[in-house]
Amino acid sequence: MSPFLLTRTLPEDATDAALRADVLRGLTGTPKTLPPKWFYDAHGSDLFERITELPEYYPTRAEREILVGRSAEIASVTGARTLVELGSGSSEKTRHLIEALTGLHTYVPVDVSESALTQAGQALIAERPGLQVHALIADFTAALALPRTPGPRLVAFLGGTIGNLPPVERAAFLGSIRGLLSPGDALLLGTDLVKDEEVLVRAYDDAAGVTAAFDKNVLTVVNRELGADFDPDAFDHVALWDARNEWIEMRLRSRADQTVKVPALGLAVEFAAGEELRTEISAKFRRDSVSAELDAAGLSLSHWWTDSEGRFALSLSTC
Ligand code: AVJ
Repeated sequence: MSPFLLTRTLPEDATDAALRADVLRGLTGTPKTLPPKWFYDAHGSDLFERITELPEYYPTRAEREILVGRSAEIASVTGARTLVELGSGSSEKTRHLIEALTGLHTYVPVDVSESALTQAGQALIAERPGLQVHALIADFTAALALPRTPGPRLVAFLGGTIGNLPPVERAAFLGSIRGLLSPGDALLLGTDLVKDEEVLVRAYDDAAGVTAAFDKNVLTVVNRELGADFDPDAFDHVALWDARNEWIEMRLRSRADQTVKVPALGLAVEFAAGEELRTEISAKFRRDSVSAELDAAGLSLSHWWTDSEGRFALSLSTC
C-alpha cells in the first residue's frame, strides 16, 4: 500500500454551499455574525501563521512547550498506533508527538485544505519511513468516517480551536469525538485557559495589526466567493472579553451607515454606524470546565498538563 492516501469525504461543491448558507444566515440575523471557519483561505492561513509568531499571541508557543515536554509521556500512556488529528493544518506542532509515538502505524490528518494535507503528509512520510499517512479532506465538525487502522487510537484536537464552537455545538462535537473512540483509545485536547483580561485582549488585538487584517480577511473571502462589495477599510477590528461566557469575541464594527451587496445571495445588507458583526468567539477554559464538558460527553479526564506559566492546557481523556 502507498504510504500516502488522500480521501475526500467533502464533495467539491460542499464548501461553496456551506459558505452561502452561513453568510445568508449570518448577515440576515440579529446581531450579524460570520463563522470563523471562513477566515482560512490561503491569505487568511498565512495571516494566522503570522499571528502565531506575534509576541502577544501566546497560545501556540505555550502549547508547543507542553508538547515538547510531554510527548514522551503521552506516547507511553496511550501507546497509540493510530493518531487522528482534527484540523491538522501544517501539522507543525504534532511532529513532536509523532516522533515520540514510536509504535505509530498510521497518522490520519483531517483538514479542509487539500494543499496543507498533501504538503504535510508528503514531508512526514519522507521523514518517517514505514509510517502510513491517510489524510482526510473533511470538515471535522461533520460526522467522520475513519479508515480502518490498528488501535489504540489517539484523537488530537490542538490549538484551542474547540473554543471557536459555542457551548451547544461544543457538546455535540465532543459527543461525536466520543463516538470515534473505543475502549483503550484517548482524546488529546488543547484548551486555552482563563487569565488576565488584558493579556487575553492583547492576544486578539495585537499592536502590529495582524489580527485586525486576519479579522477583515473574512470580508475579502465573501467578496471573492459571493461577489460582495465589502470595503474592509469601512470596518474596525474589535476584540473584547466576555466575562460572563468566559470567551473572547472578535467583531468588525461598521465605521458608517452603509449598504453591502451580496449578489450571489441577492442580498443588500444594511449596517448602521457603530453596528458590529461578530466574526469569532474563542472560549477560554478552566480545569473544572474542561473536565465537566468531557464528562457530559461520556469522556473522563485522565491527565492535565499546562505550560510553565499556566496559560494553556493539554488534557488527555478516555472513554
Ligand atoms: C486557531 C481558533 C485557536 O481562537 O485563538 C487567532 C484563531 N483568532 N487570533 C484562536 C485566532 C484570532 C485561534 N484558533
